[in-house]
Amino acid sequence: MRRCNEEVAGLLQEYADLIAITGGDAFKVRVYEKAARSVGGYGRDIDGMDAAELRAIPNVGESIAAKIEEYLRTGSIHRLEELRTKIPAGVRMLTTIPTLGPKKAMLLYQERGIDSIEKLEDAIRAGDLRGLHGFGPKTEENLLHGIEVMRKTGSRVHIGTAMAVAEEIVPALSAVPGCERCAYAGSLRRMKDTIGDVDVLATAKDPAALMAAFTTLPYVTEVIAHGDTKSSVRTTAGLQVDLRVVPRDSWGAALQYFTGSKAHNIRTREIAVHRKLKLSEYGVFDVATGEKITSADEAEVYGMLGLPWIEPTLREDTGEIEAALAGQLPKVVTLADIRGDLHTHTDLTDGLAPLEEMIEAAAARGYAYYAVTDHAPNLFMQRMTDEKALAQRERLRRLGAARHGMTLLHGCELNICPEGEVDWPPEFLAGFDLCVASVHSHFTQPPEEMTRRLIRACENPYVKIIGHPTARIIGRREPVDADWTRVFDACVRTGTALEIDSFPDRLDLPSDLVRRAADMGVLFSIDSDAHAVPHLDVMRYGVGTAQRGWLTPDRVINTWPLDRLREFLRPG
Ligand code: DGT
Ligand code: CA
Ligand code: ZN
Ligand code: CA
Repeated sequence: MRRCNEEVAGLLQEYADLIAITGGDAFKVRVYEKAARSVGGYGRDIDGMDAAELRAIPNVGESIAAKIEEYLRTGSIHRLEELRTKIPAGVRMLTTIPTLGPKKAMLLYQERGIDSIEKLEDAIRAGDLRGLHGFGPKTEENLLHGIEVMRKTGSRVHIGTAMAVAEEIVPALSAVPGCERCAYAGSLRRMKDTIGDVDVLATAKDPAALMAAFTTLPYVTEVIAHGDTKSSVRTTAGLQVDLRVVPRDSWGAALQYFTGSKAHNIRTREIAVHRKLKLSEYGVFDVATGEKITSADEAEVYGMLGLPWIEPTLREDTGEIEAALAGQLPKVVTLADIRGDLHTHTDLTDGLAPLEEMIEAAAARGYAYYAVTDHAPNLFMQRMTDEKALAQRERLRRLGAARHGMTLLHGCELNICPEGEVDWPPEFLAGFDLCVASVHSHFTQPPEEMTRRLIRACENPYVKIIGHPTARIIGRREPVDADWTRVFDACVRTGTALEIDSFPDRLDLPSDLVRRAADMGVLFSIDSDAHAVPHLDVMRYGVGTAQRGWLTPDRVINTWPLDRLREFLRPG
C-alpha cells in the first residue's frame, strides 16, 4: 500500500518531467523536483493536511501546496491532467534513455509519433528518423547503444555484491606504489540497498601507474574507458567500477562530491554559493579571488559551509541539511553499539554450522548476548519438532548460561500463518527466552488480510520481534503489501520490535519504512539472520540501513544492556 507521500512525490516528479518535455522553465522543473523529494521523505503522513501544514514541508511553497491540497481533496491535479493529455506516458519513458533529453523526446513524438522505447528502436532500424533535425547516424548509434545499456544495466546489484568488489579493489589499489589515499564513495558509501556502480577515488604520485594497475586487475572483464584521471571497468560480477584520481588538495571536496547523493550535493553547493564559495568535484574555491582552498578531508569541507560533518548514510536531502543547520543531526546507531545478535540459525534447521561453532564465532565478536532462533515446525521442510527444540535448549544450557562472558538465549523463529497465528501454543512458547515471528508463506495476501495477519502476530504476548517484516528479497520477491501505519501502531501498542534483517538481499525493514516506524515510536532489532559463521558479518549492512532510517541506539533493543533487554522480552 503506497503512502500518500509517495503518491504525491510521484505526481510532482511527473509534473517536473512533463514541464521539461514541453520546453518549460528549467528553474521551475528544479523546484518541482525538489518538492517531490521533500514530500517523499517527509516524516509525517501528509494525508489530510491543509495548505498551511503542507507549506511547512521543506521546498513546498504556496503554489505547490495548493496543488497537493487539490489532489488530497479531489484525487487529481488539474494542471497535471492537462499536461498528460498533451504528452503520452511513453514519451516520458524516452527521456530515461541515456543521451536522450526532453527536447529530443518531444521532437520524436511530434514529428514521428514515437511514444515508446520499442517504437524508437524500430524507427531507427527502419531508417524512419532520416531527415529529422538533430538525428544523424552518430546520434542513432548512441541511442541504440543507450537502449542496450539501459536494458543490460537496468539491474542494479545488492550491497553485498558491490561491497565485495570494493573491498577487493581498494586494498589492491592502495598497495600500488605511489598511491596515497584510496576509498570508495557513491551509493556504496551511503549504504544504499542497491548499487548502480562503484565509485572509487584515489590520490597518487603517479596517476598513470594507478590507472594501469586498475585496468589490469584480475577480475576486470572489460575496460570501458581508460584515461589519465578517470577510468571505468566492468568486473566479473557484471558491475561497473569507476576510478577517479584527484589532486591531493581536492581530496576532501572530491570525496564529498562523489559520495553524493546528487540531491544532497545540490543543497551543499547552494549553501556554498551563499557563502561566496564554489564547491565542485575539483575543490572548494573562493569566488572573489578564484583561489582554491585546500580541503584535506570532508569535515573541513562541511566546516567551510558552516555545517558539522554529516554521516554518508544520511546524505539524501531528506532533512539532514536542515537538521545539520539546526545542530540537530541524529547520533545514529553504529556497529560498535551492537551488543548481541537476536536472530540466528544452526544446522538443526537450515543453518550450515553446528550450535557450538556459531556460538564460538559470536563470542569472538565480543557480543554480550546471543540468541539461537532456529525455525519452528510449520516450515515443514525444516523438520523441527518439540523434542528437537527442547534438546537444543538442553544442549545450550549445558554450554553454560554464559560463554566467554556472552549470555546465551534460547529462541525460535516462528512462522506467522495466514491468519496471524504461530506454530506453538502459549505454554510451549513460554519456555523460550525469545520468539521472533516471520512471514514465510502466502506473500501475496491482499493488504487488508496481510495487515491483520501482522497485527495478530504482534498481539501474541510471546512474540517480541517481527522478523524481516516485508519478506522482500531484493531483485526476486516484492515486499508484501500491508498498511504499515497500522502495523507500526500495533508494534508500539504491544511492545513488539521490528527487525532489520541485515542479509544483503533482504535489508528488511527497508530504510524508508524504518524512518516512518521510528517516527511513530517503534523499536528495532538489527539481526544477522546468520545461517553460517561468515554471515555474522552482515550485521554492518543492517546497521547501514538503520542509519539511513535515522535510528539512534536507544531505539535498537540489541544495543541495550542485558537487563534492559530481558525486561523487554518478558511476555505481555
Ligand atoms: P548509483 O551508482 O546509481 O548506485 O548511485 P550513486 O549515488 O553512486 O551515483 P553515481 O554513481 O551516478 O554518482 C556518484 C556521485 O557523484 C553521486 O552520488 C553524486 C555525484 N554526482 C554524479 N552526478 C552528479 C551531478 O550531475 N550533479 C551533482 N551535484 N552530483 C553528481
Ligand atoms: Ca555509483
Ligand atoms: Zn525467516
Ligand atoms: Ca508481541
